[in-house]
Amino acid sequence: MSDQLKTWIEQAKNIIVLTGAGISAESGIPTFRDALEGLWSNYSPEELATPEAWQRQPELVSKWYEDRREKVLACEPNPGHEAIANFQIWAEHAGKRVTVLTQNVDGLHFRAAEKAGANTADIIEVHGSLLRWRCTKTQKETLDLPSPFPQHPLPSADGGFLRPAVVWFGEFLPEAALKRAAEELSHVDLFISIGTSGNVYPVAGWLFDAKRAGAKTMEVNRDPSQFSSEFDISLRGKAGELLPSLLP
Ligand code: BJW
Repeated sequence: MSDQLKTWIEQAKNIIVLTGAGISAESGIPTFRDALEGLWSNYSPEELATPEAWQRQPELVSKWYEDRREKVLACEPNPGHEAIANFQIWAEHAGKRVTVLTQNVDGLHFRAAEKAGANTADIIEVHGSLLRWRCTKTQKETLDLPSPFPQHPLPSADGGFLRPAVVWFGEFLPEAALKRAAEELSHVDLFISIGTSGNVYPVAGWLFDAKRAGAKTMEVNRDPSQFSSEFDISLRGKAGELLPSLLP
């Protein structure tokens, strides 16, 4: 662990770990802005992840998310997810709290936390989850889905259709997640950002909320992100390789 980070961790009471697609890359899940592979290489994810795409081409959007859901279910958490889950457990014993705010919709932080015995209540999925699907009529969410889907989009039992319970561009983040994030950001002492390009708001602005709260800030990212120069420490590298030795 770097000496500086070690001191910051010792001094912090409330720690936020913010993650993006980069943390799951080493599990085999493509990041959002790296080129899409195979079947989907002709599409831009920014075009598919919108309410307009769902209105125009629900079959295509439903197929894309079903395909991603199947892939995610076949992937495992990697040493980066595991290091964060172990950090949560370590912090709890040390009288500190680590809150994981993740933009990822793959559920891998939950799986790593469950496996390690960390508190899943401190993992907040701010862009929803592609493991849950929501009825367009009643907004009721379900995890219980056929595999494979017999049709696209899937009709719901209530006369609507099932769409992935993720946050598309132009949609509001879940209120409970926003409220929890705001609460944690108001008293954060150490803010660690991992594997996110910093392109998407409101999450990209949270670094500045953390700085306003007086937090020390660190980034771990493969490539420079939008705001690399704003962090107190910005490390280049792969999360799964760096985090196990960076975090206690
Ligand atoms: C590694 C690595 C390894 C690789 N180790 N690192 C203010 C200003 C301007 C615009 C807006 C604004 N406020 C709102 C907006 C509009 C919009 C927005 O932000 N647009 C921008 C493009 C400018 N935001 C919204 O619409 C949000 N809603 C909202 O604000 O509601 C209020 C409102 C409503 C109406 C009008 C106005 C306001 C909603 C945003 C929802 C984002 N949804 C998505 C899709 C989720 C579902 C799905 O997965 O399909 O979320 S978009 C996509 O981007 C996904 C991700 O969570 C998100 C962030 O991406 P992330 O995680 O950073 O991934 P990448 O690929 O970009 O980066 C990966 C990084 O990892 C890279 O840097 C690599 O180097 C690194 N890496 N391997 C470490 N092994």
